[in-house]
Amino acid sequence: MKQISLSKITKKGKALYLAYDQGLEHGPSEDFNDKNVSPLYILDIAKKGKYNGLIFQKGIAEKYNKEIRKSKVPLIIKLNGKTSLYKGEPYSPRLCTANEAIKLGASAVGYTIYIGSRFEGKMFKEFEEVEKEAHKKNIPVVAWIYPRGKNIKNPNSGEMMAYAARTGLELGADIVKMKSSGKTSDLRWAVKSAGKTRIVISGGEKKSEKAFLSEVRNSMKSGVAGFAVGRNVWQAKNPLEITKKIQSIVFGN
Ligand code: FBP
Repeated sequence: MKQISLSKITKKGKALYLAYDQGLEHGPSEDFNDKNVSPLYILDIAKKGKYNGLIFQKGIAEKYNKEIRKSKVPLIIKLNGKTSLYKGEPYSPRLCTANEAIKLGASAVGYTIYIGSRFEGKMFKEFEEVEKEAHKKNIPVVAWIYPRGKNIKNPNSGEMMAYAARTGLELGADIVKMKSSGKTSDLRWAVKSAGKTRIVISGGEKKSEKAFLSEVRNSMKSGVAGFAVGRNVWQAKNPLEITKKIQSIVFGN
């Protein structure tokens, strides 16, 4: 089997992605303001900031397809999702197939798996279908792997981080997007556990610029490929300014 190329969504093995699936995951009232509620505002940041990928759900990818294609920003379509109104054991159903995403111009596809959930097996099965379809067309698969559910006591422990990373390798993900405890030693073990699968870290809730950049700096020391950031960029007063600062750490300029 041929190795899947990550060249469209990485630069020298490193990556910075702009995540914008929070409209579904958290709802507009929780995360958005008058500006960043518009997908075009986000697309402009991704284009001017030269992001290695912009993460949209299928609906936005369809409705703004002309503008996305014109921007030439690599599109990563998130294939599953859920709202925050759903309170049961976590399950994120697939809403779009890999083939549909590829037709919409996706350079990569993403899928969330909540390991530890009662529905883990269902998500593994859907992920396997996604992976088969995407890899057939040489499209990389990014697995959001979040330990969650009533059996998971400490989702951000070093042990859980390594388990999330390793699950990505075992399932055939090209990149795992995961949360971090912020401890470089925990991340180093997660990177080792992931083997040839690359890791990008989720940005998380908005923090001060100083705190966020220090998190990026510490994480990059562990060998992760980069970050997939949403709120810490598009909730910032000047998203392009913080983008440049993150990039200079991630790409080491
Ligand atoms: P942020 O950088 O805004 O945290 O985005 C990363 C992300 O993984 C999004 O892709 C997703 O919508 C969100 O976090 C999910 O967060 P949670 O499930 O913790 O509410």
